[in-house]
Amino acid sequence: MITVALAGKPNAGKSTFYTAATMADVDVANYPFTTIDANRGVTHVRTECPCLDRDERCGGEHCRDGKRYVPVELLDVAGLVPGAHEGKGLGNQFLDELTNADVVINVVDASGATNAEGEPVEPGSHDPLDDVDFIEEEMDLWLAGIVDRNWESVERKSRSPEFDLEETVTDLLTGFGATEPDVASVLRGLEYPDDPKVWTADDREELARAIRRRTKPIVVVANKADAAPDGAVDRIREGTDKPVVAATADGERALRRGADAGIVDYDPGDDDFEITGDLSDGQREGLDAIRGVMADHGGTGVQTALNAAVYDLLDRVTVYPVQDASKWTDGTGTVLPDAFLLPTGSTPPDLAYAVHTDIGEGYLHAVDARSARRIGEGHELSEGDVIKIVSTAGP
Ligand SMILES: Nc1nc2c(ncn2[C@@H]2O[C@H](COP(=O)(O)OP(=O)(O)OP(=O)(O)O)[C@@H](O)[C@H]2O)c(=O)[nH]1
Ligand SMILES: [Mg+2]
Repeated sequence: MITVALAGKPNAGKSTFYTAATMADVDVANYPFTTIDANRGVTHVRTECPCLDRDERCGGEHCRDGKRYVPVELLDVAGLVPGAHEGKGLGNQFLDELTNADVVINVVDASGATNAEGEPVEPGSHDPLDDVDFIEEEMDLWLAGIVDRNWESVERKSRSPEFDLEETVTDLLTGFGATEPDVASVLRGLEYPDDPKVWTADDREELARAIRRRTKPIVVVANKADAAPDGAVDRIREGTDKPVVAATADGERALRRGADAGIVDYDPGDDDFEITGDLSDGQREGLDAIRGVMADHGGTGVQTALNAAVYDLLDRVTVYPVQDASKWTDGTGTVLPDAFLLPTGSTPPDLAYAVHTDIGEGYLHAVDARSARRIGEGHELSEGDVIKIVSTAGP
């Protein structure tokens, strides 16, 4: 499963985002380092279910009236402070947790009411833009430290006649999620000495930064948009080259709880909601305020941020394997039972392997269930494709 990690300074709202997105109960409080041990749970990206092209909606827990929710893993780690890569704050351990992430959501406090350490300050007195860059910097320097500490082994291996820099660096960084194509592409874009023994610390840092950029892309969430001064989100947007999503994690949490309690009609990612139950004046006021923020930003931003991370930064498409190409069901009659988030450019054999190694190895051909036509091995799958794989290993 794809892993999305929430990173950010303390008190930015990471755990609030996490609770809203997973509906798990975790500690949330207005002081730094509330979270110490990482939280790990399941959330979803949202897309249009292919069942919208049929007479009936498929139902089931992952399709609400054609809104399809595809599971991804979400990681909530402790807050990072400047100098974390050297052990400041809660330090390195939490950067290590990011090793498992495919993509990072950097949660910043757009209200400017917490300083670099996450301590409460006068609203608007801290510049949220400061918090955008330092997370990236901490991640880069942390990886540079790992490369530094292991460079000796690269130097040692370089004495062998079979030495291959690409392969050796890949070995060093696979744990970090770097593949050989990643390393090859990064090395092509860098200038460095042939002999690893004469690489400088700067050469290694350049390598680390480029690998980090490629393997841990970042989307910025301008959280607490409900409490942010006018123009704060735009200023963040103008000040960074990263995608920025305005959000109210707190608002999303309130709506999901309200939906659970049956007092609001809201599905994650909707740009508005309806009140369906009896509310106190206080509750109504709270919800009205959330509605105002949603109107300004096209929703609470939580779902938008998750979708941006997976569909835009990781460049995925949702593909639905089925066993029955006319009914779009699996062997038990469930309609559109599974959804896979494959990299753009994936082909039917890639889907087969994603379903199961055996299905991949026994791949014979594939059928596009929409057209009932066979598609070739090299056919590029698109968002929403419903595909029957025929395999010697299949049912
Ligand atoms: N106004 C507003 N407050 C929020 C929002 N999201 C979170 N908060 C508040 O911000 C404070 C910190 O929230 P947490 O979710 O604990 O923050 P964190 O980033 O996990 O903090 P650490 O675990 O300490 O690193 C709490 O008081 C939350 O209620 C939001 O969207 N709007
Ligand atoms: Mg937390």
